[in-house]
Amino acid sequence: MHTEDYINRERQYGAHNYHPLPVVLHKGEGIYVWDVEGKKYMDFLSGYSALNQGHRHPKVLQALMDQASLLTLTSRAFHSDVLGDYMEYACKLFGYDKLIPMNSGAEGVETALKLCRRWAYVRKGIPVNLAKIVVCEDNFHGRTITAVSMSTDPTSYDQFGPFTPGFIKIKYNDLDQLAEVLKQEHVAGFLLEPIQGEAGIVVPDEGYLKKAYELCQENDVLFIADEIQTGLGRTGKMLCCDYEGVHPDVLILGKALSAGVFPISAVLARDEIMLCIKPGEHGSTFGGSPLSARVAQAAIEVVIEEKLAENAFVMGQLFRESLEKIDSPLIDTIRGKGLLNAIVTVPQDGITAWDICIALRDRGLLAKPTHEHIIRFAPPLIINEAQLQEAIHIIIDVFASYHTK
Ligand code: IF1
Repeated sequence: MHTEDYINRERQYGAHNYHPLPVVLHKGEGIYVWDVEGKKYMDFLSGYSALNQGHRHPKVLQALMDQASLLTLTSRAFHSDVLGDYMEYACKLFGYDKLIPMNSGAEGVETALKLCRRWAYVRKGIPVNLAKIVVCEDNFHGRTITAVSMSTDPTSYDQFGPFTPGFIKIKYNDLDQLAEVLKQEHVAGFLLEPIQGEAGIVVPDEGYLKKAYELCQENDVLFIADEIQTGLGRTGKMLCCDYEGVHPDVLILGKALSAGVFPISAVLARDEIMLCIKPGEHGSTFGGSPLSARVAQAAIEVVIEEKLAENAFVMGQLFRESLEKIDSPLIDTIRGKGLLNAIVTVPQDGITAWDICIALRDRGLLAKPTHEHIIRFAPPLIINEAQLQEAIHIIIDVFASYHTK
């Protein structure tokens, strides 16, 4: 079987809900992946930031194998001897009283919304079923009915209604609009991504997170940070909110919480919020499994032990500085924080972001376009300077190749 055969089989038997780059991967290690023809690539997508620690990180694999040889699942009907250890570790590290373990990011988001609504009724005194949660235009919080109910992107929500009510959509990075909307009655929470990922790595103005957080505090509204993509070192700090000294009331983690092994998410909050949900009122069969507890703890430990946030900060500066120097009419802007970056292109002469990604692929670098004209660059955070320089050269080469034609 060759690349085309694998692609055709997937297309024949798989739902057509994706349009992947034509490359069929077989193996991964660190920042590299290999395709079925044996070609090696640098992975500049990192499973949408789930692979911050790199492919098959040895410490995480060891935790996975050790725990798999003992006990994989208890369900939450019984205790395990490892879950509490992980919860204590994560709570102390991030500064929260309690953690609720989930699986996918979308589930983490749903959990945070349920917590917020429940808190609104039990603690804030909003009349039952009237709570409103403020979200931002161009957000991405997952694919569930409720997540797409918050979306302003027709590709996400069109013909999937009826939608979940109770959301107010405001502009991202607009403090005036936030201040205004917080005056409405029955507002319980403000959910946002500290950097909008799917929107194209949209970084808000400096001070936005801090001021938004303060506005929420003044109005007794929960500040809920979706750090599923921005968390765990990706943006050059452990959490993106750390840049502005913001400690979210509710913190959602996912993706790299498993180092790319399987879906692990978590929501952290203080007791006043978390204890609003009582036994039987929320849960998950797999969330908090012994396997996920061990893997998640190892995944976080790697971020700390290997100073991945610090590395992302330094490598990110270097990356953006180098890309800024590229003089190409195809490039509009370079933006990002840490190792969550994007080139906004100006499609011209029939050259699209997709074409550029194909050219990058041919030269051994995998990246994915988003919104037709934006290319995301998000390598594993374990990348070193020599590897990053190699990637930069590939990117420079690809853009240069279009002018010489
Ligand atoms: C897909 C983008 C990234 C997320 C934030 C929750 C979730 C995500 C901030 C849900 C998921 C994904 C899912 C993936 C593409 C992707 C993505 F391009 F859409 F924007 F990462 F940048 N909150 N993001 O980014 O987490 O339920 O998927 O575990 O193909 O849908 P999930």
